[in-house]
Amino acid sequence: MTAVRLEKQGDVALAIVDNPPVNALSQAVRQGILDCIGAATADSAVKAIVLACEGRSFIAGADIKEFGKPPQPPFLPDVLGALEASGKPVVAAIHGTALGGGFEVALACHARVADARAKIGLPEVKLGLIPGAGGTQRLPRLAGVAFAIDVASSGRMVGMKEALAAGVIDKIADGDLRASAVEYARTLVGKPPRRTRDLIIPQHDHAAVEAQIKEIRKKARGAEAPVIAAQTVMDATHKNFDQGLADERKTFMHLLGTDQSKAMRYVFFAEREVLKTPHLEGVAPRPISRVGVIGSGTMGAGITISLVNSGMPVTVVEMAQEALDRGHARMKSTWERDAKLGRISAAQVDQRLSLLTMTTDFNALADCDLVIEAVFEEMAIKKDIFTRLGKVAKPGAVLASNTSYLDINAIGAFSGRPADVIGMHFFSPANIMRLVEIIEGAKSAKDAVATGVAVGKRMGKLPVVMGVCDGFVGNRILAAWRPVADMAVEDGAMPHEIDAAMEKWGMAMGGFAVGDLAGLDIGMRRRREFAHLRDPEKRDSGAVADAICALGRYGQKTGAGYYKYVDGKREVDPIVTDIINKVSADKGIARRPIAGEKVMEQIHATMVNEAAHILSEGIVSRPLDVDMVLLNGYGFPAWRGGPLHEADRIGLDKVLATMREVHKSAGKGYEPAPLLEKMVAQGKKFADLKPGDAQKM
Ligand code: T1G
Repeated sequence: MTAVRLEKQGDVALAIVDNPPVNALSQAVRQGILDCIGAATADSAVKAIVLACEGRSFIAGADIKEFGKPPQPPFLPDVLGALEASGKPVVAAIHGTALGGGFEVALACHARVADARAKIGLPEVKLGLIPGAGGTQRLPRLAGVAFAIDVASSGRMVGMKEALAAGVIDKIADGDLRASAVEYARTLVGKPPRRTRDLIIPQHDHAAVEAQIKEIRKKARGAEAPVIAAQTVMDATHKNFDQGLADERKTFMHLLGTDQSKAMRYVFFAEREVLKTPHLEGVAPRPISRVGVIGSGTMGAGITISLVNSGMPVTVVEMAQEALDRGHARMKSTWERDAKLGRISAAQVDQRLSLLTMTTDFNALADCDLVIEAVFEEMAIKKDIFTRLGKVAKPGAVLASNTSYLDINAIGAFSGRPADVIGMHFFSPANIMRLVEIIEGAKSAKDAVATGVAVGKRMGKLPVVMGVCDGFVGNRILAAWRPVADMAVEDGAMPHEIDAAMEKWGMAMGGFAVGDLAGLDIGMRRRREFAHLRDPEKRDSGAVADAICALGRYGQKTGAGYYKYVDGKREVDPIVTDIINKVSADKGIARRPIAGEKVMEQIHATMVNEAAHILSEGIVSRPLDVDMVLLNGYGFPAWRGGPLHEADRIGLDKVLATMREVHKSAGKGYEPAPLLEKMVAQGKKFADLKPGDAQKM
């Protein structure tokens, strides 16, 4: 099968790209486009050319699998230069997604006709790159600087209504796309081709663009590509096209070699690999047509919204009518806000509401194929619910708990049908956060686990399968590193210094700010609940948090926690500084200066160390499982790839040395993990581990 073939419809030639699954711009496709455009341009019988694609989408970009290998000619900028120089009008026929290099191909055409449902975009920044074939130079010439900066630096997809209004698309096809494109191409015959490179960039508001770039830098949280993409677009306003193109290419080639881009390309493939759970290969999920959700509080409502958004009918069960009404109101207002923001139509609000069945009748769950429990984190309540659910739910229904800590094996036992029971641990807000941890109990049937994965994918989430342990993967790693930060505060650092260092390192939020957001009373209750289980030989690090909670300061919800909140702004509070100094004094600790950056290093090493334990215990089988959890549920920066990808980059010997420092100050429970020590001794990286290797080492 040739990657690009040439057909004719009368005096219009069609160059058809056919490179499944997404028509990526492999070397064969680049060569094919060059040859077909050359042949059609040389053919005197041809008056115009349409560039179209087979399959589900227009070209989805350069072939990411080719990155890191020696680049093969013809290079995309040259192919696009030849296409744009054609003396005959070349029209792109866009369906599906025209992304990255695919969109750049379309930009180099003399016009663009698109299917109404198509989307365009420049997602290179999500790979730590910038467009490398004219995207930053042609897009501002078509749509202006501000739009081009937004699209190139955000990597977002743009729908056709917006693209048409911005001047990127010339026509939205009515009926058959190719016919529409051929017809449009014929209207251009005999006219001089409208070459994008020759267009004059419209004037722009300098102050507005400066502000735009400032905001991009802030949101980038240490990622380089978004800011560089914006600056490269700005270059187009004062460089001639060829210079701008050459400089863009140079920048692109440089970024290709950076650690940030290598990390983000790792993430791109890891997010797809993580869905292929090795031990579930070939296991078919159970069919799901109706889902039940028990509880319509914050989590229950968020889970329900996400299920309904994916088109699944949901039966919501609450104990009391007023709780049910509150839940319904919460969901309705979320959809109405989406409609107000133009994300969905008013009709879609009604359609979503029609998928809801709200009831206080527990037996209504009898016809659900999957039931997700999302009530209080108390085992007694879970026991009551799963005991009843085991009897009410129909045979074969999958029963899932949204618990974030409790033992799925115990919950499965309560149900009397443990093979049907799994965990589906969502993250708040459940209709926004991508991660869902799929917990496989010792007796969970494989197809029940596969069902959790399938439903998670259908909800547009990233399901990661794992075994049972305290806190599963994400919260267990959080529970490991959080005390390291608390101990550093007792030893000499201040919360705001550590938070600042964590955010500078790329974390979405500092640990103490997160505590204030989630509510310090949660940790206080856990410390009280498990106080009798505390190992006296282990250093206790809860004194500062307890002292803060003792003042009724639970964080944002009480207006003060580690910080005080004045008009919604987070501020350092001298009261907390005094508490910290007093705790250190009461513990006989001579406070010493500890840099926030050093604490962040120790936090990262502790994440890696706990992950090593998790891998050795077989809770997950691959390092990428851990990386995907931390990236999609805990604000870990994608441009570092994840804690284990980052550990490989730093060098495991250095991470181990830092972990030894942590152990010196934190004591029992913070010993370096045997796997980490073995890997360093054997010169292995996490990237070298195949599924299950860690358990055998
Ligand atoms: N290169 C190679 N393989 C790709 C690919 C790509 N660009 N895009 C997708 N795949 C594979 C993917 O790994 C998976 O493989 C299969 O296709 C289906 O993908 C010069 C330099 C297009 C929206 O960043 O966003 O152009 O797992 O599961 O959910 O300036 O794929 O089946 O073996 O994601 O329907 C810019 C990346 C590149 C787009 C489809 N382009 N792709 O989503 O399917 S850089 C991108 C996507 C560039 C230029 C620069 C999505 C999609 P497997 P999928 P999907």
